[in-house]
Amino acid sequence: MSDNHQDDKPTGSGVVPVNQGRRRFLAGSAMVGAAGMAGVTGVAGVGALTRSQPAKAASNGNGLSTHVAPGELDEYYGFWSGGHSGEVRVYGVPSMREIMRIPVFNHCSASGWGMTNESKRIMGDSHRFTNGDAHHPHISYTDGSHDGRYLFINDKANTRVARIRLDVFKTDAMVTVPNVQAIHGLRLQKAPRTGYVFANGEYMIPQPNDGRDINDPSKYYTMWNAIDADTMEVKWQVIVDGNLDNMDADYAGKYCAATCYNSEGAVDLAGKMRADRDWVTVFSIERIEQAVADGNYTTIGDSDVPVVDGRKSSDLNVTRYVPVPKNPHGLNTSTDGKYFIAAGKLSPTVTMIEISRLDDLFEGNLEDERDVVAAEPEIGLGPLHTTFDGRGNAYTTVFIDSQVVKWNMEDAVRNYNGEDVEYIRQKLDVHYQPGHNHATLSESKDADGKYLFSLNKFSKDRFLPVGPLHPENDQMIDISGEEMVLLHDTPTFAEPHDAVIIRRDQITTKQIWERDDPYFADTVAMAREDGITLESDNEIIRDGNKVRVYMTSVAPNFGITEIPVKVGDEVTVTITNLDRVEDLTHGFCVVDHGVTMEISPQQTASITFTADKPGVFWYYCNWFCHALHMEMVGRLLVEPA
Ligand code: CUK
Ligand code: CUA
Ligand code: CA
Repeated sequence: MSDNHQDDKPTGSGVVPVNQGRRRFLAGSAMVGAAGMAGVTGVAGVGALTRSQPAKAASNGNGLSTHVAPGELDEYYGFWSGGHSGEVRVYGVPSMREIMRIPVFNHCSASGWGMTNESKRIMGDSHRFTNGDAHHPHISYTDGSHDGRYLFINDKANTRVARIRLDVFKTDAMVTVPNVQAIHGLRLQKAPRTGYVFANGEYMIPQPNDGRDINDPSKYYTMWNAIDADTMEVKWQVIVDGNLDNMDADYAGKYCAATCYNSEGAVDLAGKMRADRDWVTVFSIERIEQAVADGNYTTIGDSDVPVVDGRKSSDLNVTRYVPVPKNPHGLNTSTDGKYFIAAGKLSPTVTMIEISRLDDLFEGNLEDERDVVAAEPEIGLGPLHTTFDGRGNAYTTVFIDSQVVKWNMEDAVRNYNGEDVEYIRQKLDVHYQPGHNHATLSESKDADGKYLFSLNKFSKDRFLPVGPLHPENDQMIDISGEEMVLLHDTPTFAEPHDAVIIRRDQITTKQIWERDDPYFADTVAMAREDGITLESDNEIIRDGNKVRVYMTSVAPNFGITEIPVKVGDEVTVTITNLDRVEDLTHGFCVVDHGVTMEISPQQTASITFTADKPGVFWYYCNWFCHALHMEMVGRLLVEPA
């Protein structure tokens, strides 16, 4: 155990009365201010607090190592959210080799995502946005285990949810959620399967947000949203009191719980910290579905999505509000399915809500909503997120203390019930200021307790300096033994908030595309209407000022090397890559036109642009494919109008 464990020994005093919790909060609050100052005024303050432990060698007593020999494959896939880069990144764990990037809410210069017709169809109307803010990646489930079919992720910046196919590692669906702003917390139904994607709207807004009530924040509301995971349509929304931050679902398919840090409904910082307590909002999926089936809903504005009233004033009883210390943040379901664990943020505690007591809570059998609290252990300053090892231990990041704290859940419950037991197992310094953490398979019932990542918001002095903007630092920790051991630092660019890591055997990919893939089915249909057989034809079709170019590619040749058009023509180039060789991707890039796309083996891809200036413009293949790759070119010949 680390030395600082001794300094933070919990009191072991049993049940924590409300007023004591408040005193603890106030102490914590002061520290928030202090740490905030250090973060703003300079590097010295933060470093002095936390810089202590030299990294140990990459292999250690627990026996785990980051080393994966050249040519060997990693044991796990790790999917990292790319934060406000808008993308998802794929790492091999434990080597932390970056294997792939998946563009989602961003536009991608390499693959043409956001520019090709196929990606525009998937992004829909929202493809006009070139930014996103992806926080919470989660992989679909069957019976509480990951089934490796899809990954879903939120976009806080432009209120979207996207789905990624894990057979081809491409985004295949995207939806903008109505009536809310800034999708933040996102989780999947874990059992019996992922039928729903649940999504929190973080900010409260007028309903409808059409210019009314701008100056009356008392009329602002947000909603909890359910999206059909198969169709990616928004099924229903639940209007709530307060806001919604993070969330998780149970392992039975019955309940979800979300943290609310703005029960005050305030629009200023001081106002959001005014109440002594905020709450965790608990949702009964059954009761919401029943309300929708019974027609007990309204619709708002232009949207026809059913909106169920889950506010405290409603008699539908689809929600419950469990008071917790003020301004909570993370919410994680323990992998044994027993607890929703809400991290205190401004309180040094986490609140363990016992899921088996929620039936009674909804039936009205409990005297007080707080009766569902199984324990409220004190962890350290600034608890944000919790992960699990499948052996009864929880690991909570504490932002202000810059530590990952390992604690035992059943010992915390015994302590809360008055027994004099120690529940903190170890506090490990991380570098620096951790947000999420995530252990291998730790959001499924298969948590294997091997590798844990602490996604640290500040890297400060851990890497070669690169100017004022620093990378984040995602640290890998071996949790396979009694003691946590730091293994590896990974610099990451703006800005992973969360990750999900599953075994490599849980994902099955395609090595080349199948010709009937739905990803480009609309383009295939367009070709059929033009009488084109994509697998063989090289033809140019004129239709007024629209020019449709159909060609094949076989390394190192484009099927068409001259495209004659006139200024003002709208040109659609559709390319089918006939190569069947694994890894033989071609590209299509028209110089000086901002036109680029990827065409992988057996894929059809298309892109539309306007020939807006006369002259000769070369197009070339931009994925290195052959010894004569440089020669794989053609000319766009643009005559004056
Ligand atoms: S949030 Cu970023 S550290 Cu969006 Cu899950 Cu907590
Ligand atoms: Cu085809 Cu490079
Ligand atoms: Ca608050």
